[in-house]
Amino acid sequence: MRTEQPKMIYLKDYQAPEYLIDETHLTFELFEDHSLVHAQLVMRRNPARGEGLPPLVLDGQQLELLSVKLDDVELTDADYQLTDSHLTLHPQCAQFMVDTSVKIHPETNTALEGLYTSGSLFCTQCEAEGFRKITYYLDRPDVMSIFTTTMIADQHKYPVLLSNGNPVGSGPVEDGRHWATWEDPFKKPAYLFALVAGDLWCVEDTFTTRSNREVALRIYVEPENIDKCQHAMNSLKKSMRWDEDTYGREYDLDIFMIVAVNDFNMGAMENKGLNIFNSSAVLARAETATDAAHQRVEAIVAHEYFHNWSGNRVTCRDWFQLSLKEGFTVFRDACFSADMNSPTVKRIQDVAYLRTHQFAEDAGPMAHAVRPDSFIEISNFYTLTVYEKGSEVVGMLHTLLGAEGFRKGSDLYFDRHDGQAVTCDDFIKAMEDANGVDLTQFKRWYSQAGTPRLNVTEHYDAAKQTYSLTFAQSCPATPGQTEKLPFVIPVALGLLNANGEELPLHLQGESAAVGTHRVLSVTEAQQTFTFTGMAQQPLPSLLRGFSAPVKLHFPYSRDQLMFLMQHDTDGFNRWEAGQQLAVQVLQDLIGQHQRGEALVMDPRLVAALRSVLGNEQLDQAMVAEMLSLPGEAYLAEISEIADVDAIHAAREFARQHLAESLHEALWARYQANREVSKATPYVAQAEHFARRALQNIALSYLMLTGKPQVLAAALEQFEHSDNMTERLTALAVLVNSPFDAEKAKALASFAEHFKDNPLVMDQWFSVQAGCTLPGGLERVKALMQHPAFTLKNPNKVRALIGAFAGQNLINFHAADGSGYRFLADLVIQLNAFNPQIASRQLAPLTRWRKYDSARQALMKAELERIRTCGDLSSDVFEVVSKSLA
Ligand code: B3K
Ligand code: ZN
Repeated sequence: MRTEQPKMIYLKDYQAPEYLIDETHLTFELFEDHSLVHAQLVMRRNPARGEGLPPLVLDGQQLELLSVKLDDVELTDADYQLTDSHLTLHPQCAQFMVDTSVKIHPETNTALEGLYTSGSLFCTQCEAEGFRKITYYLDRPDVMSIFTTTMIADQHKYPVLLSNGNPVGSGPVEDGRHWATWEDPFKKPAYLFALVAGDLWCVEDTFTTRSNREVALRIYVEPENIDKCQHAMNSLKKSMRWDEDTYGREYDLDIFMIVAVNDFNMGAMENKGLNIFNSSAVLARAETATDAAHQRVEAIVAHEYFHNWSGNRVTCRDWFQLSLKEGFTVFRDACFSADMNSPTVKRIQDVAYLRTHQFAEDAGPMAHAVRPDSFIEISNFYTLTVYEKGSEVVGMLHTLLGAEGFRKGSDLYFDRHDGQAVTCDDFIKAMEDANGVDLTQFKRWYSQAGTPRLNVTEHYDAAKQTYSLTFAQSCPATPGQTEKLPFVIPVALGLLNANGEELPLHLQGESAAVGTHRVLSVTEAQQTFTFTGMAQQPLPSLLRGFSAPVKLHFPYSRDQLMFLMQHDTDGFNRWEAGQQLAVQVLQDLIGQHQRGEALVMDPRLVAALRSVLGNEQLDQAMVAEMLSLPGEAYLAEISEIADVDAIHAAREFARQHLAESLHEALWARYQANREVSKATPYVAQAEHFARRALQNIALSYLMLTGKPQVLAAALEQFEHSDNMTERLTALAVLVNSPFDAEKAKALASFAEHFKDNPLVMDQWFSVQAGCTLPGGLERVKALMQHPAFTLKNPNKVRALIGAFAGQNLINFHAADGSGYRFLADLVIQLNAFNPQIASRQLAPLTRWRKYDSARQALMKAELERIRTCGDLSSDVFEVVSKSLA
């Protein structure tokens, strides 16, 4: 906790480091009630900063300094300056050695940053600025060093001692302790340092790189989890092959390790050669993890592995450049997942997520550019904007340059900058140089925050047989940025004739048509494109594959949307047409509810979904996606003022109406799929995900009819499924149903069966936290008393509190403000021991401007209460103060 007001840091103030650290030699003595860290740093003046020897200011927080030497001379108090955050030394020559010894307390480190304990393990999390909680250092990503790490610990409790790089020696010391030393031959910034000590088992495999080097692969877990690693191992091998095939990137060390820990602030961390993972992002087997969890494991394993090049070999100069590695790596993992599964379904899910959550961030008080200009606490900038929008920006480059041009650019980027700490500008420059293009205007995506709006109008000239599309772009003001300049917006499109056939696209001014699908670059505030040879007025299919992260508006009629749902050759846009139709229908219902009218649903949505459901040719996962109505959070995002009650009432009415109207078709598809599921052993592959997805969404609709045979089916699926995907959906539909006795019995038997599996219990908490029946807050409060719940474990907080505040809008936004009060109380508690988690949980309150004035006042009052509660971490301080500004 800090006493002074945290300071804003600006990108424009960046300066190269005064000193460099060529070698870092660390020795850790790990004990139960403290640990000792001895660091020997081989340092020199940075020649890029010129002559002279300014003071050396090392970062360090929560360290007890035991001794400090400069070139082997022990310093006395008079020789250095020490504050809460820095140790200042005064080197006498351009090359020198610094030795420090510090005492730290991993055993009481509840912030889970730096060196900490998770259960009986020691582990680390250093990104972004956690290394300074381990030893005095230049804790910034542009200081890259060769690391050697020795660990000494009790042999019995910590038989496995791991760090980055390759193992170079180990052996016993006195008192039942032992040591191990690891050397990492690649220079790296301190944020990629890792250490693990514990009683771990591992599954082992090997991977032969395309240049024929054999790499040992190990996944370390606590012994009870050894049977849940195979899926992660398969995912790792697929990732390694894919990165060779797609980017020409090989792994570089002799060993690659993943360690699963239970207490982790986020998904995983790409430490060089020693990835540390939240156990939820590693462990997966049919009985305990859903299909979604399997896909998440595959994606996160790939993401962290891909960082070995996009992040580690080429790293960030400073933290403002975070999206350089994160946006690019999310783009890489998204393409990988698309290749491993269904590309269209992956795109649909990513876009739905982006539009619901990132667009909301872009419209809120924490809105920032993909490359922010300033921050108070960098931990607050691991955001949807940096990650997901950052990935969209890289994706737009891919669209504009084409796969080949993009690959030329990435090859040049990796080759040119291997071993360097660079900027987003360097990435773009490599793309420019490799392709001979000018991306100056494109770079506005990195510097301007906010979601652009793209209004499209059409004009058909029957006499001239021309069809024009006029694009008008604008971008709303965001904090600190009132005026925005036009973006480069790639618009992928096709034009359909009345039979649903694609027309050749001949732009006026061009000599001939160029295919039937193309990408237009919209670069001006207003710009018209005219197509010739249009004998009839076509119907445009715009922004195919969601080719840019914008809010597109085109005045489609409902009949046109139904036509696109049937005929568009772009799978993503078929889904998109269905979503837009559903949005229009739901907005009607919302209006009716607000006016106190009886709700009447447009039969066209029912007809459209009936035809989707009856289409046996369609990928079942697509059918499932098309049957899913836009979520309440998305409906809130696109509302000027979100009326939570009306949104909930409208969506529930629509679901009920669809369930009743489509009952027979849903039942038929449910039964057919359930029969196949019963007869098929669990496989984590796209077509099986698809079958279960359709089966499960059908069941959740059917349950709304309350029919006895559906209850029986849900109970059968709950009791007899061999996998968590089916069992958990059955549990969820029971929990949201009026069948109280069956619900209670199912919840109890589930908890009894899985009480020793924390990740499964997280799902049990989440299902209940998401239950939209009245009384949500009371249920959540009661669950907080459950023996399996603890606020100290981030997964538990996310499973219960995060799911309640983020997904259960009707209960969280209760008109009496009880949900807000509850969340604020929790944030205040969490702030005291885990600031990163506290600050993340705060997000729903920051969106206060979206709600009616009574709710706004209640939400603001809670933010104000947090702001003045005293002892705020910089994490929570930044979010609260920006939200109230
Ligand atoms: N790079 C880490 C995130 C670290 C977050 C630190 N607060 C995981 C990832 O994006 O791969
Ligand atoms: Zn990442």
